[in-house]
Amino acid sequence: MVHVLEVAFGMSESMVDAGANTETSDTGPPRVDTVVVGAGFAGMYMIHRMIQQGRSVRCFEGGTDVGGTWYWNRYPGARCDVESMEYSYDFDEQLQQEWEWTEKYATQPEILAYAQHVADRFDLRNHITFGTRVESAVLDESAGRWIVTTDDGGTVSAQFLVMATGCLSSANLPDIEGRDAFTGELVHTGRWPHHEVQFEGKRVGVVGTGSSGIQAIPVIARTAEHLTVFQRTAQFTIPARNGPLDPVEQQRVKTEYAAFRERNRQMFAAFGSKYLRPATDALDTDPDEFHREMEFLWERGGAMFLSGFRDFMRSPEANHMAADFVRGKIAEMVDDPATAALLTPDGLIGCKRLVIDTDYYVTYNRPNVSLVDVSEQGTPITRITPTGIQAGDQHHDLDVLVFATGFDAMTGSLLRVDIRGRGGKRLADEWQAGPTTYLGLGVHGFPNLFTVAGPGSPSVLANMIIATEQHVDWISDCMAYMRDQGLDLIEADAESVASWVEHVNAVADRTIFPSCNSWYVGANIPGKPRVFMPLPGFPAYVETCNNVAANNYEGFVFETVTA
Ligand code: N01
Repeated sequence: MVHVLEVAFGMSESMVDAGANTETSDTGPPRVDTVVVGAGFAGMYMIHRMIQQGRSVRCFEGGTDVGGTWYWNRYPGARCDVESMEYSYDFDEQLQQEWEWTEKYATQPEILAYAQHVADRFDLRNHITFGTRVESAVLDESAGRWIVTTDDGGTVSAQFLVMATGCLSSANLPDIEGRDAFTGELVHTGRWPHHEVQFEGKRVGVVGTGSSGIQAIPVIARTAEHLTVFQRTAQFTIPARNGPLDPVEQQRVKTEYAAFRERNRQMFAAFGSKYLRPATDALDTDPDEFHREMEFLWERGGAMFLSGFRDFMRSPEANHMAADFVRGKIAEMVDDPATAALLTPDGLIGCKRLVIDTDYYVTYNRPNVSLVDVSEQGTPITRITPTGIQAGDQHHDLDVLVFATGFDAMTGSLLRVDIRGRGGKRLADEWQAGPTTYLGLGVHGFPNLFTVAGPGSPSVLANMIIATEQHVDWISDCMAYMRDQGLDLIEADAESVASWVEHVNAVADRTIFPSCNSWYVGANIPGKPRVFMPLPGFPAYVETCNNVAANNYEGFVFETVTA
């Protein structure tokens, strides 16, 4: 067991550094107060809060560095679609004052550098075991502790288990016949290799046209000899209008950063307050005025496009007006009418996650780019051969194959850990018909397990850093409350979970979100239950969380463990 301790922690000093409550055991696994799974933005801040509370904390991270999604998604063109001044931590005034962003939308390398800076600045690395995945977490009911096992065979016992595993971190690599026999280089955007993937002089194929594909395609097209895009479903995308960040604007925000953050927290998705304008309903707007406003929104670009009219996300009729406007833009931008038609999505806009791009549609005007329709109506991919992709009766010869095929979102990374709660019940079994949580934070039957940005919380429908900070603060405050009150276990009660799931569905049903086949409902993963997972509306959600806490964590049940 002593051996296990060393393997699990890599360095024994980290136990000493980990906090005042660190205990070791000759008879069982080493003990810490809190195990955190994942060292992305959520996990990093969780570690920081645990250090502040003087608790021992151990974080396990599969990657070799911090950053989470920004560590893994290092594909060409990867950048955030929330503006830099907003997509950053706001828990430390000095940190937000000292960090300088260079572009309106930060690139992946810049965001990763920021994550690394935070890890160093707050001395987080000693608490993280890198290159190590958590395989299982089993509740020892009599002791009220989680026994966490990692893929190097190590175990650790923790009072609290915080899953900071990310909503979009379990890559979906479709199981297409012949995939593993491809003799060229095969990569997934969400698991991009650390070496430089060469496109120059190469025939490159990209499968998938979601946010990742749409960012990568224009960049790959610049150097590839030929780029073939395999599109199953066309996506709506809005120009980002990225550019260097004006230092004057950066300074202006910094002079009132706290107030700026507070205004953003009042926004539906916790960002974009600077673009807030009085909005009316599209259905009540004069056609000329509607068109003028749409032109303005298009020229402004970015993720606030659909906030231009209040009814876009509520009324399918209004939404079609926005969708038709963008369809018109595609026809204007793409030279070849047949290609333009293929790139034009049917249906509603923003029902799937709206994509923000730089030069996406015009990339199809390049002579070295072609588009293949692999939908059921076109020529579906039948297999991957050692030298390319077979779609219908045409074989596409390829040297490099890029899968931009997304993620098993929200539940994928949670359920790939074998989590067993009361009575040995597996979380995967409990969630067979879809995830059920209270506030997206707690699960009935799984005491002292917290999910950061879990299903049933705003998570992917909000500025992720801000959403995870709010969760981490709530969890940490709850732990402090338990310590003050002498309580050992917290568990969401079954009724609260049932009514929360009902609430999430009711809120979602007032929007257009649940009506299309998106990853929000798990439609991209064969066999995944169709359940709308995130909760629309950040401010109302925060208010609920605050009220729950103020009412002594109403809806949760506490216990004391007697030794
Ligand atoms: O994944 P996606 P993503 N054969 O699931 C296609 C965030 N993000 O990685 O629509 C052929 O959106 C699939 O087709 P279809 C953001 O929240 C943010 O691009 O299922 N095609 C689709 O075209 C985003 O929404 C940023 O028919 C197949 C594509 O692959 C989320 O991550 C950047 C296929 C997958 O699109 C996920 O984005 C990047 C198959 N077998 C990502 N399987 C920014 O901040 C799947 N597809 C800017």
